[in-house]
Amino acid sequence: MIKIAPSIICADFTDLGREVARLEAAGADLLHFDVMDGQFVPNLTLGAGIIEALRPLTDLPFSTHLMVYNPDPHIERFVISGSNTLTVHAEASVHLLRTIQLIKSFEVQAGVALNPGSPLTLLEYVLDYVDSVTLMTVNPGFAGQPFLIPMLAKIERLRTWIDERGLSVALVVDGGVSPDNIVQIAGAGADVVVGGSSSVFLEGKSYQQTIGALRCKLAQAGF
Ligand code: S6P
Ligand code: MG
Repeated sequence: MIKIAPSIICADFTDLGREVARLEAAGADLLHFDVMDGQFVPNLTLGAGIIEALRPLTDLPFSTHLMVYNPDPHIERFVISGSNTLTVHAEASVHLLRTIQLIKSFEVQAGVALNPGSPLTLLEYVLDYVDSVTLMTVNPGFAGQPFLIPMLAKIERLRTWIDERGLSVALVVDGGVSPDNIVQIAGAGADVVVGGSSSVFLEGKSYQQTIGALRCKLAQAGF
């Protein structure tokens, strides 16, 4: 079963507590928090305080995507916030394996993310140490961008690589997921899709409707 992770930066910021309750009631599997530093990506979003404030409201796993240069000094704070998974970018950490080991030392799950333009080979020596890999299928920084089609082949290659190594690393796809491409993304080998402005958060539709429509597409295609 493919998991659907709504991206909280696409939710109504004036009503975040109820948004979390609505997403949970609609069947979200986990929640995705995009933390941007204005340096690694050209945008600023939310910090650990918002994650911590929402933590008591749900038992859903919280997955925090740190689009932050040199994330190490911030890791403990995001663990304290209640994040269950911390994902750092391969491009943002000089000593990537040290960062991954730091995350694991707090007994939370460690993920590594790759920008669309970065080769899979950046993962070669860290794949055995992580719980998930997030393949960016848009250039990170903003929701609402179109899915980059050539990333389908990258998803397929990583799926093969994970399976050949016999690993249980979750393959997460983040960016531009929509009802029109979710079946292709699933077919390429995704385990988790992040849902944003083209899939979960559609004007005039409830999350029951939007998440339901994604699940329906997947079920019809045998996923
Ligand atoms: C992008 C960020 C993503 C977006 C997500 C949802 O920098 O990492 O998680 O929030 O892509 O937005 P959309 O509209 O692309 O589905
Ligand atoms: Mg993200």
